[in-house]
Amino acid sequence: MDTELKEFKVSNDILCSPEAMKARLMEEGYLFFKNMIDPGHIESLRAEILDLYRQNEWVMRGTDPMEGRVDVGKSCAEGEPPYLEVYRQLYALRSFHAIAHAPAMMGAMEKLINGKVLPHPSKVARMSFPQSDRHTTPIHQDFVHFQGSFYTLTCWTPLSDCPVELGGLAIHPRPWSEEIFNHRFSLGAGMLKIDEDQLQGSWHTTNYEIGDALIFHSLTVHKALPNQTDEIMRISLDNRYQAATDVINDRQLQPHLSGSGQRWGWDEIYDDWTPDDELAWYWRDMDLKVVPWDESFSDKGVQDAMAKAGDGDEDAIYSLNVLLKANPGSKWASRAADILAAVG
Ligand SMILES: O=C(O)CCC(=O)C(=O)O
Ligand SMILES: [Fe+2]
Repeated sequence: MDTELKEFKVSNDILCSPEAMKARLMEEGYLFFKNMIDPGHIESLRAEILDLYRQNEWVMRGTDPMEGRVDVGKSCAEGEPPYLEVYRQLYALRSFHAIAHAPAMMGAMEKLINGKVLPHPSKVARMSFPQSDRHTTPIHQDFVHFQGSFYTLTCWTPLSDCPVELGGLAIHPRPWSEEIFNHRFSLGAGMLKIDEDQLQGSWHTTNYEIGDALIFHSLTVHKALPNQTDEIMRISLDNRYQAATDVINDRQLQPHLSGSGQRWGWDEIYDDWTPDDELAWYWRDMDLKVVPWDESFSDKGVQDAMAKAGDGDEDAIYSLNVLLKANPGSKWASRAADILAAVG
């Protein structure tokens, strides 16, 4: 694997040609657009999120919350209770949901997706603390997490400028192939990783600027880069889109991470929204082809983690502890508890 990071190809010049956009997506696995999303919209959502950080005392003492400096003592990762608590509050922000439906985003997706475009109800925000390399999102394909149709498109966008050291997304470009790589247990969002030695070629990324958007499909191989700043949180969104006529996994109709312990549902999220808000329950009257969640990928990850934890692997022990706390009723709970008791 080439360790040098290469620069993304910019696709703004082909925005006028849906055929050229689709062809490039098939060939490279991604499309990168400069200045696609209204920076004003992003700034205002960012301000709301940073205000939540202030309320939850995540902001570094003595700094203006709007600088995005966080107290690394508060560092936590996806799945842990303090993370889920702030995430639950973030998830109720209407502007967090609205940005996925903005005309620029929908316009790009309409060029790439045939027929009516369905933005997934399950929107995602990532909050990546500085100096927590071990929790960096590992190499993966989204299909193992989001399932449904292979032609589900993600739009990843940072909520600020995101230079390489802040840990943006990197892509391993390759032509369309329906190969799903073997994924094993890992720390980091999703908890499943592809081993780097299964890949050849190089990683592509960029110094993102506010408003930039990266689009890729659910077989694209990608990862995050570590947040190497001293004190800046990397905040980003990943929103997903598909043809309304394609199959969709039932979890994509639920709030992201709502199954992880502190369960929250749409009623709670919409509590402060105006009644009949057009962004609430917008998919409810659509005739969707909903398919159940296939547990085989995540099961394999948990089994892998249990084997590793039994051998004393610290990352696996940490993950089983998080899993147990978040999902004490999970089918793995009693075996995980036994393993943790045995390794002390
Ligand atoms: O932002 C991250 O760390 C992970 C994002 C990701 O994997 C995705 O957008 O599919
Ligand atoms: Fe992903």
